Amino acid sequence: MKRVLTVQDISCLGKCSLTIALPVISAMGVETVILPTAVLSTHTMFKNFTVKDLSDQIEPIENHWLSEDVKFDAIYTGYLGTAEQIEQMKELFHNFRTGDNFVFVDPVMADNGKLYPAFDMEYVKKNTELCAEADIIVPNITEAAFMTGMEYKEEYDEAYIKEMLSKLNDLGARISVLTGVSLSPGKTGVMGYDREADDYFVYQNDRIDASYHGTGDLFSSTCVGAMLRGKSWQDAMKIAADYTAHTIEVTLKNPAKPWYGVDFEATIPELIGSLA
Ligand code: PXL
Repeated sequence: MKRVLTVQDISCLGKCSLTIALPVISAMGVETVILPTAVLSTHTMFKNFTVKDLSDQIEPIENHWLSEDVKFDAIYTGYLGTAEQIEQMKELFHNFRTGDNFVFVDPVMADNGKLYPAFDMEYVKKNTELCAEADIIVPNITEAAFMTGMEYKEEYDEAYIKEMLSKLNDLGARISVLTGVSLSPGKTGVMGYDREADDYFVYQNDRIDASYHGTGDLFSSTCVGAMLRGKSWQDAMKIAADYTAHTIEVTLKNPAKPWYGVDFEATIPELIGSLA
């Protein structure tokens, strides 16, 4: 069985970061080791959330694993709390990289043209540096605009996305994937570029007119799980895009109208089926 280390916060209530990565990747048949960066009462879209930073735990936990000679088939980072924690991640990558594992960075920090409440331009700079250390990065268009210095646009064409991918590629990761890319009316999905193969990949779904918190984490967790189950990055993106879109559709039909996260628990069986 493959083993991934995922480093993100625990939002106790909120269905995002580790409370998505752990159940989803485990259910996909991949051992999921977690390193929590902070404990929050909820994610940061709630008012008055509490935060306990766990930065001082990262090094001792890593040192223990190193002393036990623990190895990972992949390292996946998501929402991190502070610029200092990003520095700690660079060290962690250095400590746990082997010749044949991969580092997957989702530079979670912004959406819809804006940074999340906890972040500033110093954090953007650090996240850009972290992307340079990754094998595969999956920013949304807002995050990519912040990292590349390009203008954020809601209306764009393929040339804009290709320019953004080219600038992301210059940051250093082998595979750069933009999420939330709409290349024709009523569609949304991903477009990626693999430098070694000099190859673009586009996958589009029907756009569902709803946006939920945690869908980026669901997408990334599914990609990581699928890649560790032997899928190519392109097939992993496809599985993740379909699963995320389907889960949004199911959530929309829930009469209780959840607002803070998606009903991924209801759709996990179909995800497992799509891995066959
Ligand atoms: O889904 C990304 C995410 C993860 N963790 C926390 C967040 C967010 C997005 O806002 O607030 C704490």
